[in-house]
Amino acid sequence: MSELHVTRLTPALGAEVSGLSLAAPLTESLKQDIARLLVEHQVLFFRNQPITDRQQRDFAASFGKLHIHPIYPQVPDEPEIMILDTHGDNPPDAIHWHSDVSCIETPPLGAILAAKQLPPLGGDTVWASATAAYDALSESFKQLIAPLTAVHDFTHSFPEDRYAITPRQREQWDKAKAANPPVIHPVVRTHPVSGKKAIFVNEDFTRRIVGLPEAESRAILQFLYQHVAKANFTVRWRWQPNDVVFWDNRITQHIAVDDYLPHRRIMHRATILGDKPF
Ligand SMILES: O=C(O)CCC(=O)C(=O)O
Ligand SMILES: [Fe+2]
Repeated sequence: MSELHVTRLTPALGAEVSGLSLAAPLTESLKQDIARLLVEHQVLFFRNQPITDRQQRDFAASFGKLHIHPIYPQVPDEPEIMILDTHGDNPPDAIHWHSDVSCIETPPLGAILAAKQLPPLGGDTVWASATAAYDALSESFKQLIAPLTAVHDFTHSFPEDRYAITPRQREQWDKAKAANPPVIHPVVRTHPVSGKKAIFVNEDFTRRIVGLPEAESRAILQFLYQHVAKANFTVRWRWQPNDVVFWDNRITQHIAVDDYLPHRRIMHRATILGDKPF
């Protein structure tokens, strides 16, 4: 890994990585280095990486099969690249802590986000380590949540009253809903490579804990959501143009800070499918 320069950002997670070009085809050894760094640091930050959509897609595809988002707009001819173009008339909706697309059987192992246009100030993204958050729980609470599973539901994050307004949206939303029925995942998942345990419920997609009365489910979920978001478990990234960020979506959560409106902010994301959580 000699040519790579790695700077850890916070005790909980995150490292800035330089000494490579994400635009070039990945060698097998570089791919393995990046995969290893991702497991170690959970979120990798790359500055000055002016990549095309095709290059972003190819980089992402070397780590797994790509997800095509059922709702968000896509780059023409590159359906695997999702566009987040937010401004005064289209405020962002990634404003709850979440892991991406946890509502499917094999939620993404990671996602790669490239900054295309940034507001003059603001629009940072914050990631939290759900392994650090899990580790900080008491043994009693760990035991309480160990056997629990939770329902993750596409319509919880993409509600009908926001995403099915025009006839075209309605058609797309109905299709997306039919293709994405609710799924059940463990509340605590194990990272398939590191073996670390992580809290795997999130405000966007998790509807309820299976088998608990509604009030108990809500109380545990609310506690876990605010616990994961504690500043100690986070890293906050101030974007510059051509930054690219690669996060491990299995054991982190993130939130996009929506403090820049009415300015415009454009990000492109590639999303890599993962395994069934266990
Ligand atoms: O816009 C951002 O900074 C992040 C948005 C988001 O949640 C995502 O790309 O998955
Ligand atoms: Fe996200």
